[in-house]
Amino acid sequence: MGFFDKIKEGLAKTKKALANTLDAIFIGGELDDDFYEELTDCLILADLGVATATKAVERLRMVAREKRLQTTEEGREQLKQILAEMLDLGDTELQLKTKPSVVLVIGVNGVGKTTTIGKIATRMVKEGKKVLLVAGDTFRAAAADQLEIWAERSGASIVRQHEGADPASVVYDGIQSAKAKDVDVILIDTAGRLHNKQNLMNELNKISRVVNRELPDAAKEVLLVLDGTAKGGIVIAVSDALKVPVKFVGVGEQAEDLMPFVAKDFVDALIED
Ligand SMILES: Nc1nc2c(ncn2[C@@H]2O[C@H](COP(=O)(O)OP(=O)(O)OP(=O)(O)O)[C@@H](O)[C@H]2O)c(=O)[nH]1
Ligand SMILES: [Mg+2]
Repeated sequence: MGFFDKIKEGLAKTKKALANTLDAIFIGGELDDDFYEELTDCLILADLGVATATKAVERLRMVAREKRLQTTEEGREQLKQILAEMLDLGDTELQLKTKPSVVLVIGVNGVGKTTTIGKIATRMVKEGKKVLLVAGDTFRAAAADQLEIWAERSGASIVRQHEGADPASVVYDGIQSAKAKDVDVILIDTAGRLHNKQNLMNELNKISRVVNRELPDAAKEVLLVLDGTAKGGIVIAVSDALKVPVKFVGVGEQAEDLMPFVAKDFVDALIED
């Protein structure tokens, strides 16, 4: 199954929700106030959020005026372009040019951090890279066990310590091991945390300092894993709010259920012709 189909499958619920609404409002009719109002409501229902939905529709109004668009069909094509532009916020690929390079994976509890690491590891090992997983979630013993399963599954190696160990010290160990073993990519798992939990945020800073100190010249990426809803519009809302590029979309729990993010394909899957 290709990217397009997978995304489509992942977005099936949104599409179902949109099918009777979005599709219907784009068929026939003119670009009038009623249409724009209805479109705004539909986009909010698709989880774009009020601010982003309003912004997208305002832009559509403006462009439609400029280009003298008449029909809702023309409006649909223009809307897709506007949404794709909103999603275009920079490099969507991981920049991992150095050896080793580092990917730090963060996010709140239970959003899929560890699973995402497993998926990325699988992908990279398949590409022939030497991958090391670092069990920086020392909060629960089960966290490192879970990561270990992903290491076995993907063919990556793993560095872990005992439950309750200092995550920064596990990261330090991981980096030394990576240097010794000529690893290409270090993937660091972390415990779930909220941004307002100061001690946990300090812990993250400490991890970051260790990485910067031990690997000053390494390429580093920080992946924020977000809780998706089945409604794909959330991706547009989040990009618009955070202004950071989306790099992957998780579309399931299996190793291969991770799709590199392509804005145009995503929008095409969201709004079908
Ligand atoms: N449907 C779906 N489920 C996913 C996806 N990614 C992860 N999950 C599931 O979400 C649950 C939590 O995933 P984890 O990877 O353990 O999440 P985490 O962020 O590491 O959790 P903590 O370490 O406890 O903070 C698991 O049951 C996963 O199988 C995805 O892309 N789609
Ligand atoms: Mg985890």
